[in-house]
Amino acid sequence: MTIRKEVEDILAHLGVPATTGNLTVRTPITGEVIAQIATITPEAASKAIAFAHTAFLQWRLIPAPRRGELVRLLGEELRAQSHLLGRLVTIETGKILSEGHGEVQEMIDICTFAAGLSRQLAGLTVPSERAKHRMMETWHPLGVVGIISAFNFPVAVWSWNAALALVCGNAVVWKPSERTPLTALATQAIFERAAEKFAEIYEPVPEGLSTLLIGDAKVGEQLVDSPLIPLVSATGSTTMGRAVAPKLAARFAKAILELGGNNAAIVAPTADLDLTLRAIAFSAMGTAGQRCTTLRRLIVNESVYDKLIPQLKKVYGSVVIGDPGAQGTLVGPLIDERSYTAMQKSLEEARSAGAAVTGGERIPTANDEAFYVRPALVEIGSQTDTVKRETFAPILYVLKYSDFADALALHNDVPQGLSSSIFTMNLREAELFLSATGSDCGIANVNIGTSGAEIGGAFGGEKETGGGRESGSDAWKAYMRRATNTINYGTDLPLAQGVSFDI
Ligand code: UN1
Repeated sequence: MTIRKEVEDILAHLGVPATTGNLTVRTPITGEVIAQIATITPEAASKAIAFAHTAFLQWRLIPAPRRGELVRLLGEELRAQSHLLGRLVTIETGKILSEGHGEVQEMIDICTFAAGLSRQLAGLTVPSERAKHRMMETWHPLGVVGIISAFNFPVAVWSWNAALALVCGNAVVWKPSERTPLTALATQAIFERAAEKFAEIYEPVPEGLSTLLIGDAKVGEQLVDSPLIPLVSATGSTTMGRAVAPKLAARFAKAILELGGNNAAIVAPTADLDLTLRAIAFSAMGTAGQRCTTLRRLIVNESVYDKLIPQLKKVYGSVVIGDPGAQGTLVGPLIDERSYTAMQKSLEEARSAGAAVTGGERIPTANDEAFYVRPALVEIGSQTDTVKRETFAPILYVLKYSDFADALALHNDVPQGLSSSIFTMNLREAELFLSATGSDCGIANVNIGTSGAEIGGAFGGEKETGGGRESGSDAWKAYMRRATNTINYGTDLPLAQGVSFDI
């Protein structure tokens, strides 16, 4: 069966209506066209946003635990379809099957999390300084939440945002990457099935509660510019974030930005090298280096450098690269030629700076339009501008250090601040790394790689990574508006701060 036929079957099975249009969808596995689909016109997108706003006005009236039921049902539908959706993720992104399924598992997990959260959207009660007064916080639904997602996690990122937004009483409008619209269509169909179940058990879900807008950057701009959208959660490049953030700020809308990462790990003298090696391999080569959490810089103590790096070279030389759907493959293709070219450009720059590059070459296949590469290990003497830039490809820059303070300084001396790790058995180093003067990232780990975060924690990073937090912990607060309420149940009217104003 051809991939195109398989895709048609999966979409039909998931209940995605067959369409045709001007957006060409390819699979990076072979580079072949797998679908032609329709995109939305600006007029239709405006209407859809207005419709979503109407849906929000109704949805916010439904009690939060009932809203949680919809998300619980979404989780159940995802579980039932996880096999097909996981496979479709692999076809559309090129990530290996276990990662395709892992992505769907993240979606299921966030639904479980959000369903529980729907009974815990609690505000504080704060002691009032005035007699017979009570002060409390109430969390209210916000409005329509715009979601802009990237190709590399084409559906999980939607779910982190949508599951929280929906239990918080919001409607969602989603603009997926143009490179991965099929998984978005499949997810929307799965959502609609959950909505039907919800309607059978409880009541109809307002139409337009979750809307999918397939189109180019212009559609994203519409979300960013719409006065009906008080929050935009955008995942993608720092360049995209720089375009989006000022526009949102200009209209005082909220932003959750999840932008580039340039994640590093420090390998200290006491590191468990066997564990470290495995952690590096997954973090640096997994998803062919196309996670925002991918390990891109390795800062290795001189005392273990000559032991670790030859072992790492061996792993890099032997890792199985190829069809991401095949058993045993660990590294699939890059998303497209542009990504391949950017990788080669960075490697060339590193070579000119005197770096020793192992790997990085294209692996020829029968398909000219598929871009498989051997992950590259780049031993480099200093942190050049190339190293400081995020190249969304499997390149691991390796730097050597002797003094821990220098390692930390190198670690933090990049514009991005998403994820970070230290490999050490030394408690002082580990704690220092996690302290206020240690890693400056939103995620800091000990003896685990930089990628593959669990959904239970808040996900996001600092500096050029954008500062947003999604997923677990109290990230839900960004999807609601907080009201502070003070109630006087006495007959006097004492003023705060002891002010008197007798009339
Ligand atoms: C991303 O690449 O945009 O921590 C998200 C991880 C995954 C999410 C990555 N849970 O690697």
